[in-house]
Amino acid sequence: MFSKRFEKETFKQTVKDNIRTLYRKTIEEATPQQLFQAVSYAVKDVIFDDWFATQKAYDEADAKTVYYMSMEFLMGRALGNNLINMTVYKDVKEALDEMGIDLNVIEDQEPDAALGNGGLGRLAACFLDSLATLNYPAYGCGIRYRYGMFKQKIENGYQKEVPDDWLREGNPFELRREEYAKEVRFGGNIRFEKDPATGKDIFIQENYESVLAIPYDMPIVGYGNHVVNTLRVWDAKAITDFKLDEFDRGNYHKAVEQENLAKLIVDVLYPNDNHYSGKELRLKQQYFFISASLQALIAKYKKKHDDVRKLYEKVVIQMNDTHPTVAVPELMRLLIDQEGLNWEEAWDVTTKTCAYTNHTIMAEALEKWPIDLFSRLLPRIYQIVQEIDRRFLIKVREMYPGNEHKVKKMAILMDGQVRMANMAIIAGFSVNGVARLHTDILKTQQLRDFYEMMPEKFNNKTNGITQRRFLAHGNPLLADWITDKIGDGWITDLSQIAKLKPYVEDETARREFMEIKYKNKVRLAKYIKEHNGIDVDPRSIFDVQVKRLHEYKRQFLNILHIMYLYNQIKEHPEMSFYPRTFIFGAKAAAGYLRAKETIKLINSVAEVVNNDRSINGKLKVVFIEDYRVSNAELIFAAADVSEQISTASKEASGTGNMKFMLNGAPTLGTMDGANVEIVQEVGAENAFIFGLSSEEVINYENNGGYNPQDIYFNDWELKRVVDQLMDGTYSHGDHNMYKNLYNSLLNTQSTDKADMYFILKDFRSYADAQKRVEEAYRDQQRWSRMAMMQTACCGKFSSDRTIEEYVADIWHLEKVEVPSGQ
Ligand code: 26W
Repeated sequence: MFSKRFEKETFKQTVKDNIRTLYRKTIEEATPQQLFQAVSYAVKDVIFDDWFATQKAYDEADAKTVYYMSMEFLMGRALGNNLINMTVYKDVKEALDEMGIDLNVIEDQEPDAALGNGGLGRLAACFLDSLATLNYPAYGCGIRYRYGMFKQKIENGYQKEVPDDWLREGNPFELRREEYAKEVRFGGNIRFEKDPATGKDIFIQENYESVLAIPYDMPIVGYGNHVVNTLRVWDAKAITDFKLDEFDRGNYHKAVEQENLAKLIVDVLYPNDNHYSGKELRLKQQYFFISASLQALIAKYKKKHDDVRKLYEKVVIQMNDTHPTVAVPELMRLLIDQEGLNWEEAWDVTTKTCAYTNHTIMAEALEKWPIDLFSRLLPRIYQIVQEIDRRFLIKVREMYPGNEHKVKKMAILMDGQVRMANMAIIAGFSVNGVARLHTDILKTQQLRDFYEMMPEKFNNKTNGITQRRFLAHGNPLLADWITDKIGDGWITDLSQIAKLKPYVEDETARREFMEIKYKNKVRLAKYIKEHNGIDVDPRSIFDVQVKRLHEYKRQFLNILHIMYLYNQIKEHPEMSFYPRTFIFGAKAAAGYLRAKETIKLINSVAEVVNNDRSINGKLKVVFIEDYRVSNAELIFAAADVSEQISTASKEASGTGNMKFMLNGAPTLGTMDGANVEIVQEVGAENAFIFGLSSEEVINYENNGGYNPQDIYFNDWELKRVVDQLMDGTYSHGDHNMYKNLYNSLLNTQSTDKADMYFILKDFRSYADAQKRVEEAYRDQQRWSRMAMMQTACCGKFSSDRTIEEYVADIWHLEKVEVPSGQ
């Protein structure tokens, strides 16, 4: 029904039939959720045809495939995106309209597939979209968490975490593939024997526990090219299952217990972003999905090829941060213990197959597993890690004789820990950062020793985002307008969006552009009214900071500045002030105290400011509950100002910054991460930059920090704001509510350095930049130029560009054309 031309009547009939066969109802009787299921099943049928055609085409081409290994895939909703990429969104919308069904309402029935925390997980999702769109054979490999990222409720201003039961109604876009199940073993001990025939050592794992990994495949639809790639996520079940013999032996309880233990592995996504916690279950998750994925990819390779020594010719494995790094010793194990390769052969294959992406320089994010835990859970893997380490250190000592300092810094095993990043760098043939500045910092600071020893491995791949979800789907008004002006080539080639540049000098075009922004602001205002009960004025400046809550991202700086503005407006009611709506959205890791306190502070300031009639609605503060991919699409489309205010050097790249830019919101930010490259593309005159540079921050850090008291006691307006954290202004008189935040700035009680994230240091510079934003916005002609320039200059930031760079420099894949499966 979607083959060459969309057949509307067939589609409508299919939806009706689905409602009848699934629910024994008519369209009129069906609930929105049932309609969502019925529509999705109709769409799924078409996708599945293309899916099998794609796999057949790949098979025939015997094409090299990238396996993108990631603990996180933050996919969001599938239905709307699939329709966009099948290029039938409007047709389906029209068909449903005729049936009295609103596609938007149907889309809202779908829960987000939130199998990720934030940047790293969403990047993986954008990459899958680009890989499929660019005709590259690719698998995403991950975990089918029973519960994804928690749902956030705000109660009395505090975050409350609610389990995300995303599979409750069933997932129409997944395919269970029991026939590809794999066994994964944990614990026990290793016995070794000499093979009498060959004299080789054989390693036998005994007394282990095993778990069965069952793959679920989710289709990844490319844009307008019939390609459907696969995201393979693994579920766990006990290997004994409910076998009758167990049952008969009266072991029913044991069987249930084993089933529960197995299920526990995939129970929940760890909601930590940028913070390592060292939990055994997390290491189990890592090994579980890696072992299953590697077994599957080797089996697939061997169907067509008999020499596993050449695996790297057909397979490349990209490790999304260190979380999947156990792939290195696991691949070694499979090649040696199962495939019979010797160490040198296995090492040759592994080091030609595995590549590593680093996503953070935050020290607390580094994965360092205690050796006792690691060796107990993965005894054979541990032996292999020891041998990798031993051989590597011989090389280090050869290159740097007598320099034990180098050994200490670069070893995998040190101080009772397994350092995963070191293993990834030593075994990977490529090590990349995610923005130019980030890669430079890796080379010159964090990973300097490795860079000096093996410079050829290091490369940069500046992140990108998919314009299909974040413009074509998220901002249909702007998407249509752009297509009207320059054609629809931008959908698969974002560099073409530069063709908008001449329109920046066209007053009518600018007015149209701003009218679209206004409509999107009305749409968001409606969402805010429905979800928060707050009235916001779409004519005010929508100043937005949405991202995970983390101290280095400095939501605290933003809210302190709002407190400062509020004081000013109260004190000088006559002062001219352009109305502003400050919008926040952020989840805090459940155990992250200061982050949670920041959420409470934002909500408390909102309560005071929003209810103060004396300021005539000049200032509004909104905290959007449960920020996630689906509401992000609405938020980016409606933003005027993009807050990207991390402490310079700390944000590896950022990708939200690119989504704002795509939707025409100038950046108010530090010279950090990809902001640097955004400013380069759009021009410094079209951005609001402030704060310490990364060099300055790193310099302070290397010299023991700075003294925030010097600022606190010399800037009375700022001092007043800081004191308001303690004087009850925003806590109904409670003097303790924000004491952790207060202490983090001035270090009266805290164990960390005072103001580690340079909030007081950057405050004045930030406030100045905010003033410049206001001035610029007052001049609507100037602002509209600036806003349009963002969209016109964002061509570089498509994940399509990023993927082409990965392919050219790291993966070396070839495009495969796929005929329609219909
Ligand atoms: C082990 C705990 C843990 C969990 C997640 C450590 C580290 C992470 C991620 C690496 C955090 C993350 O999402 N990093 C973000 O990656 C994005 C994609 O490259 C970047 O744009 C962000 O700047 C970076 O913070």
